[in-house]
Amino acid sequence: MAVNTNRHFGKGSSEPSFSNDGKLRLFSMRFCPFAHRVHLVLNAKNVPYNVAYINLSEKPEWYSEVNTTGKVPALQLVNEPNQPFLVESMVIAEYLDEKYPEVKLYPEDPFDKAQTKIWIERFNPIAGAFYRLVYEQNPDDVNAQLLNTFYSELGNYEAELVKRGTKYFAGAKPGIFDYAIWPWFERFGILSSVVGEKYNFDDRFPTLAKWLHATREDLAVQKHLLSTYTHTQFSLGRRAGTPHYDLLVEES
Ligand SMILES: N[C@@H](CCC(=O)N[C@@H](CS)C(=O)NCC(=O)O)C(=O)O
Repeated sequence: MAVNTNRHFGKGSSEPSFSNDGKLRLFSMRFCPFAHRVHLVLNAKNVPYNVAYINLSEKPEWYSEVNTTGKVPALQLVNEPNQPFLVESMVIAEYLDEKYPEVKLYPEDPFDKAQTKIWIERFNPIAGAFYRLVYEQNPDDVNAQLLNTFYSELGNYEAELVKRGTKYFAGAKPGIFDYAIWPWFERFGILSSVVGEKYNFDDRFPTLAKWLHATREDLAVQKHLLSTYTHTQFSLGRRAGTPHYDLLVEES
């Protein structure tokens, strides 16, 4: 099957036929927020890459050779001896930042860099609460609790951005802080379909709302952007146990 289309490789598929063009090979899933991070880093750095999307419900047999854990993202370094694979979104991001330093995304200063990594790590409970709200059938009281966690943790990011007084977390331009958390912000609108009017992001977080609108315009983000409608469509299918990986293929 061809690479660089939105179609996902599934069980029984033969290995992707990448061309021998020396470009990095990214194994991804079109709706995965972790893989999304790597797309953003590569886009921001203008590093050309080929992509093969993986159906995570019915994985191709050959995918275990790419990543033994079966997860995406994975990045194949075609120009290194034995063409090894890297896994874990933030490990890949940091590798790319060092390998392609023309556009630097991590802060140079060791303390600033450490702080940025802490903020990215600290985002995990927000991503976790969001995931549970969207994908687990929760009674109202559990939803209310999760939404509380979600809002109170996000409040820390609102406060931090106010404190920094910059357009982006990284400064005048987006950096790894922004790109590492963006994939979830792009998807947060899905919550309207889960908790209805209780999802009132813009009212609660005016500074983050401004950041969201600015970041959405960024070129690296634009290259991989999907609408709330599309994310919601995918999440509804997945919630029903029938994720529609090729949603975009059939739409086009
Ligand atoms: N810590 C990993 C998480 C990656 C991850 O959980 N990816 C999900 C899709 S969004 C996955 O591959 N799930 C398939 C599976 O667990 O089998 C990272 O940052 O790369």
